[in-house]
Amino acid sequence: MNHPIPVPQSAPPIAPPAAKAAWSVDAVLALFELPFADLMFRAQQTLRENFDPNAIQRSTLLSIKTGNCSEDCSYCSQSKRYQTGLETQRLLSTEEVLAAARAAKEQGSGRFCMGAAWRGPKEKDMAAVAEMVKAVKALGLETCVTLGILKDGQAEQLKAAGLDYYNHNLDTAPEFYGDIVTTHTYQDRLDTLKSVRAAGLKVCSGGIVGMGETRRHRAGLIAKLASLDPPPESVPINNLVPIPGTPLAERTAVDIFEFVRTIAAARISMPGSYVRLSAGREQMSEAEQALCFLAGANSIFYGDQLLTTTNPGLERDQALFAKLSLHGV
Ligand code: SAM
Ligand code: DTB
Ligand code: SF4
Repeated sequence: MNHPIPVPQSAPPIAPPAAKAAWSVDAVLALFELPFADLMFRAQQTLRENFDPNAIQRSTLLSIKTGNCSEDCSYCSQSKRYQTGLETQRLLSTEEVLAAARAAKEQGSGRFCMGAAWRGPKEKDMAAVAEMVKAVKALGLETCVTLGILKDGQAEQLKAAGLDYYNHNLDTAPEFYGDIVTTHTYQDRLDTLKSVRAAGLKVCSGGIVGMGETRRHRAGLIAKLASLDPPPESVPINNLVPIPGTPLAERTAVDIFEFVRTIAAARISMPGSYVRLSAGREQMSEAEQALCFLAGANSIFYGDQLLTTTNPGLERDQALFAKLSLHGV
């Protein structure tokens, strides 16, 4: 005789908002406050309704212009205001970028993300970046760039070059942003996201956990992302990598369960988005990363390097995928 699979007794009490309704901070906070098992159950359910739960999207990062940035983002190794000992690098050539993109493709990555330490691109930079985008796309990879704040017309130029995704993170809740960055505003970030969307590009936008924010701030970040209409296709959740010399060098890491709760809240509030377990993976154990995947993360940065810091290499990721029966896409 077949025994039905038992239905969990503690059914999560929170109904998802009606289609198109914005997620309020309080609604996201209520997710954070669920019993851990209930939250994980909801997150798995949501993942399974929308994705193959064992498939992980893989993106490879390359810093195409490193350091000497005018901005004062307190977490960042690349701001010229902090003594981080970083070796700066002017804009790479298309050939250098292509070599890295070819290697990423060979290693199985599906998307190539090019990051520049700019407040935003100057007009003279745009032609060079457009050429890189065209060349990488011609390899058959999806393309993503993260160049900072865009001026009118620049998102359209990138779209015309064949760009698929633009990454621009909200990073934290609006009311905490001024504690982290003073050289540009939250509204500047929202305006860039709006122009990216209007140009027909896909949006990659997420944030950082562990900058000294409260749980309510974490919920505020997720609520703001989930309320973008439509929400970002890709949502990177970074665990702060403390960089010596930056104002956040000494911040203590958030508890892993709080980080996992943030991933789960992103999964539930943005059911159709890829949620990326992003920076900070190298500092996590395999079991901690597995919890993030169970909480609904279905994307990673793949390859030894993030922008200026390191990432678990291919061998470690392949071993982890094998242990968890995950497959890369
Ligand atoms: N300059 C562009 C900008 O600010 O949008 C693009 C590059 S910036 C380095 C991209 C993102 O990387 C930031 O928005 C932040 O979320 C993340 N990031 C940078 N430094 C980090 C760190 N130390 N730990 C975790 N995430 C970090
Ligand atoms: C994102 O959310 N994380 C990536 C990517 N988008 C550009 C960057 C992580 C950077 C981590 C610190 C570093 O390597 O400098
Ligand atoms: Fe510059 Fe981007 Fe770093 Fe801010 S996060 S200092 S804008 S590179």
